[in-house]
Formats: sequence, structure tokens, C-alpha cells
Amino acid sequence: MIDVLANAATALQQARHIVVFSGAGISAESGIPTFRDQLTGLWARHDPQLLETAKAFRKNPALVWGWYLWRRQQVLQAQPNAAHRAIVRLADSGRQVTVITQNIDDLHERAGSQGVVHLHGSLMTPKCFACHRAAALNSVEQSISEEGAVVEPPRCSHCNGRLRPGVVWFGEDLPTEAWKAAVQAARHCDVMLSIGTSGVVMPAASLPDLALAAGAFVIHINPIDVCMDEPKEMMLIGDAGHVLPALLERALAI
Ligand code: BJW
Ligand code: ZN
Repeated sequence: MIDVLANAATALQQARHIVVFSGAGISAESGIPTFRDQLTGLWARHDPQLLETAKAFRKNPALVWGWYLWRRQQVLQAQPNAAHRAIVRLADSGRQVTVITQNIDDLHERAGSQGVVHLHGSLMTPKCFACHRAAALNSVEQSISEEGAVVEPPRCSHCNGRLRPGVVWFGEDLPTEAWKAAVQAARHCDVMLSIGTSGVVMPAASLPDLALAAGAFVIHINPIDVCMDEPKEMMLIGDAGHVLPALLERALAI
């Protein structure tokens, strides 16, 4: 670990453009559950097929809307953690830092990161299921929701369709501009920090491959080994809230 940390610190020190590619694990220490962790992940207790697909929404919109209201409430009550904050210090050090997240929370933004690219949408931007128009958050029912609550979704002010969360479910395309920006950044970075993702969901999971193919270093931070064993990959085992600040301290004394 010490050698890998030293090598990762050197790569970071020499980088001009750094991409931070984050997944659910970066928000775990803020109290937001991941998806696939076996004991604590959302999908250990909830069937994603019943809650996180367009088919599920068509079948039971109130169950799905209630589920996302509850998750939004969890996020609103959470605070950015040491890893989110460390990324802001990294950007403040004068390097070009592009934050690409799979997460639908706003913890990067609340820590102070700017221009965050959301590949899987956001809990904060509902849209119409029928006409796809974005709906302002203040037009959306703000009621506090319990886990398992069933809440009828509000209606679109244009077409009276049901509002749905502005997130990307399986089988749906990623937002075009976000995906283009992510590919562009992955192809032009010197280092990608891939933090807290299991790397199984496509096409997001292909971004580290793109960065490696373009000659960048990819530094993974995760309590479990997610390395693909490519020559320019490095694996830092541990929680993001500990490992990332330690890495930045070593690389940049920040
Ligand atoms: C820590 C930590 C700590 C814990 N510190 N780390 C075959 C090939 C290519 C594609 C496909 C394919 N078969 C099917 C597909 C398509 C599909 C896909 O990829 N499926 C695979 C699962 C097989 N992809 C799609 O459908 C995507 N769209 C698409 O491809 O469009 C084109 C198309 C159209 C039509 C048909 C087919 C294709 C869309 C994907 C949308 C993903 N949506 C979700 C839900 C979002 C809304 C919501 O939150 O409810 O996005 S699924 C879920 O997974 C969520 C996440 O963003 C995403 C990734 O999860 P993530 O972040 O990696 O979390 P976990 O839980 O998996 O991992 C957490 C990690 O953190 C773990 O490693 C922990 O160890 C670690 N950790 N504590 C650091 N303290
Ligand atoms: Zn509408």
C-alpha cells in the first residue's frame, strides 16, 4: 500500500488535468447507502426491478415516487464528507479537475465542486414521464417521506402527465451532453481518480478504460480491489474519506 500510495502521489503531482469519476461509495461515509454492498446496499433490502425502472413506474408510480422522495430526504439530511471536500481542495490547487459522477445526490456540489457532470441524472431535477419536460423542484411536493411510503406523483403543468425522478434507469440513455463531456474528459486527462464504484454499469464503467487507452493513469479508491490489472492502474484499498485526503496530503501537501 505504501508503494502504491507513493506512486499514485507522484502521478497526481505531475498531472495537469485530473478526472474524478465517482460512484455511490464516495457518499457512503455521508450515510447514503450504496447499491450493491452486500449488507448495507439499497439492493440488499429492495428489489430494483420494482422501484428503479420505467416499467415499475408505469405499474406503480406512487410507490416509485415515494421511494425517491425518501431517498431525496436522506440526501438532504446528509452532509458532504472528507472525500467530497478533498476534491474541492484539489481543484483549488490550480489543476484542471473535472468531476464526473454516477451519483444522483448533490454532495459534490454542496462541498463546492463546480460543473459536476451527472451521468445518471439527479434527485433534484424531476421531469415529466409523458412529455419529458423538466419540472421545477419548488413545484414538486416537498412532503417528508418514510421508507416504503406511497406518494402519488405531482402532475406536469404542461400536459398533466405524471412527474418522475430525473434519474437514468436501466435501458434508458444517459443525458447526451453529460456523456459527451465525460468521454472528452476521460480521453484528455492525465490521471483519473475512480472512487467508490463497482464498475459494473455501462456505459459509465467504460470511462476508466477510455482513460487508460488514452495513456492516463487510473487510480482506484475502494475498500475492495476493483483493479483490472492494467499497467497504468493503481489500487488504493480503503474508505474514500480516509484514503483521498491522505493521497492529496502526500501528493500536494493540501
Ligand atoms: C466505497 C466505500 C467507501 C463502499 N469509500 N468506496 C452489457 C453491456 C453493456 C451494457 C449493458 C449490458 N447489459 C445491459 C446493459 C445496459 C445497462 C448495464 O450496464 N447493465 C449492467 C448492470 C449489465 N446500462 C444501462 O441500461 C444504461 N443505459 C444504457 O446503456 O443506454 C443504452 C441502452 C439503451 C437501451 C437498452 C440498452 C442500452 C443506464 C444505466 C443506468 C444506471 N442507473 C442506476 C440507478 C440510478 C437511479 C437511482 O439511484 O435510483 O445508477 S443503477 C445504479 O448503479 C446507479 C449507479 O449510479 C450505478 C453504479 O453503481 P455504483 O455507483 O458503482 O455503486 P455500487 O453500489 O455498485 O458500488 C459501490 C462501490 O463503492 C463498491 O465497489 C464498494 O466497495 C465501494 N465503497 N464504501 C470508497 N467508504
Ligand atoms: Zn408533461
